[in-house]
Amino acid sequence: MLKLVVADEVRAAVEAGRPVVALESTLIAHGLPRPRNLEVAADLETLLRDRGVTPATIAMIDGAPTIGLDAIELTRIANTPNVAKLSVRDLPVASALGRTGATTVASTSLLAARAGISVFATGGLGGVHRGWADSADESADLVTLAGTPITVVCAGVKSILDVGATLERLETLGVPLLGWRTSTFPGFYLSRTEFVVDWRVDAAADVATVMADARALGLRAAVVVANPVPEADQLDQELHDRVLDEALTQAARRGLRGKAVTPFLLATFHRETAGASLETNIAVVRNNVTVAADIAVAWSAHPT
Ligand code: PSU
Ligand code: MN
Repeated sequence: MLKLVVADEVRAAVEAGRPVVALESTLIAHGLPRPRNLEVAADLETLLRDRGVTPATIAMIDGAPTIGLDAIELTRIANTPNVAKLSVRDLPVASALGRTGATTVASTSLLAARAGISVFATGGLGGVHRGWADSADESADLVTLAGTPITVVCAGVKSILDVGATLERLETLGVPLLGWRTSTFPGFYLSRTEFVVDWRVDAAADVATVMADARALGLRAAVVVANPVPEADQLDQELHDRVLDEALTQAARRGLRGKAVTPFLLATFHRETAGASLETNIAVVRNNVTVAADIAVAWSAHPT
């Protein structure tokens, strides 16, 4: 029988209502290159601990959905070449077969919520890919967030996607969307997009109240908090647009499909920008983790 393996400190914090933030592992295994990925993974946990928040990095380890990786498990996920990328539909198969793999926004959200964790930080959500009409490529992140009660702090959706179409899907799926101190939807590598966010929040306590009220209404959807990367850390817009064209062309030429598409696009970005997009991606995630920490602290202080 499948059992979640929850690290002792995570279990203790959840039971006591202390702040916990979940972190995903696909970002580590497939979004960032070695050896920076492991450094970043450790750094994100330190950022949380420094704020009095317990980190819970999530992955599948030898068939066990594990909430709160230890240092050895984290190293394994970061360093194993071609470690599996597990979305929600892969979880029961990987667990049944005793496999190890990294979890996406979708599968991390699901496992975190199951473990009683209410706040999760990532880089950028998956969504509707450009050229959807031909590929029908839409990340399972969206449909999973529609049915998983967790607050996800992100820098919007990855700018490799069709951002407008992704926003329409989030609306259809009934996923509340908050702009963190902005009314402009952020663009992952870029601080802004051409799209507006209907609801701006300026305080972590307000996000906690939204979370509580979503529960009171019986909503099952996640709450998405869109937090722009600081302008000083964003990628140059022209470089971004040029490399994006190039990356999309290369992906099409290779005929990439399914879960290989996003890691390929991100890796191409990191290479073609000579590491500039990597620095931005790291700034994005660090920035989201600090906001998630504030929200988790506010949530744990929120009267229930
Ligand atoms: N954010 C990042 N880098 C990443 C991801 C998010 O900064 O690599 C990952 C997340 O795990 C997300 C996944 O769920 O990309 C989306 O993949 P796909 O498009 O195949 O669903
Ligand atoms: Mn896809």
